[in-house]
Amino acid sequence: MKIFSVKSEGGTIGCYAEREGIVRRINGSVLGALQAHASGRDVGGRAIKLDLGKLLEYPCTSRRGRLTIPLAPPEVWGSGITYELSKKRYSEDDVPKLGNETIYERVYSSPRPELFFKATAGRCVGHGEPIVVRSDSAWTLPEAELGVVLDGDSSILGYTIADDVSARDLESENPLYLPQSKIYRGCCAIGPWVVTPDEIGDVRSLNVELIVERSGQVAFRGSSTTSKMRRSIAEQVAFLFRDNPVPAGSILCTGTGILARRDFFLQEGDVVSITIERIGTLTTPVVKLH
Ligand code: DO4
Ligand code: MG
Repeated sequence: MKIFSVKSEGGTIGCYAEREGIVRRINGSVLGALQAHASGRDVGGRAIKLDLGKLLEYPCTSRRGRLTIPLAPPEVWGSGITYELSKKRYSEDDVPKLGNETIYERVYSSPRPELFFKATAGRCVGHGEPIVVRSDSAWTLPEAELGVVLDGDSSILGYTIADDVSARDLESENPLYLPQSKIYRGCCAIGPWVVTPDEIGDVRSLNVELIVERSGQVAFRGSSTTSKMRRSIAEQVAFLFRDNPVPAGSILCTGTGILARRDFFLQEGDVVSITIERIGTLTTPVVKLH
């Protein structure tokens, strides 16, 4: 089942569920529907006509409204350096070492993962809404990641697509600037919907693709697969919840396996599309703050 939110022109937000081509308008919240589905209850709702293809178009052409962030996550967390490629790219900068390893090489093979606070709902955007390049960053990159929607007891309610947009120049200047490189207005995109685990199957075999379009041309394209993730999702979630209460509806971004080099950076007007197999495509324009 896909669960999502649509914002009408008047600004009201409705929650919907789709299964086998049938769309229902849900009375409660997306989180409530995910929890109902997880406990084997019917999410209910009235069947309606809604063209998902139109909702996904960017710019959106649906007269029903447009997709927005599927749910308002109280907290968004990130896992770092969970792929060989992110270890390599993050280590290419002039970064501090522990012994003869960069800090990123060390964390990649350490038992304890890198986990960082990423965002709150107010800092996140949904499908079709702009992600942001900070005014003080000249090298910001998108990070295409599998997002895990969590219940308060650490169980997994669903999967989504997350963009852990990162001001890479800030972190490469000094790793202690990580919170500023990661957490700011419009730093995270989530969507287009949450897909329940029964529709995903093996979460460790999903193809991931990132495309950045500039003036109608592909400016960057990269792909990976979740099978290259070094740590299981269960391991990441267990560390996140260790002595740390995480509220229901929070999202864990599981790290990126696609990263551009220094000569590529997001610019105003770019359009970023992230596709994850069995989930869909999350498309967001880019704005640069001045
Ligand atoms: O400190 C590095 C963050 C790495 C990250 O966000 C990722 O690997 O996805
Ligand atoms: Mg990341």
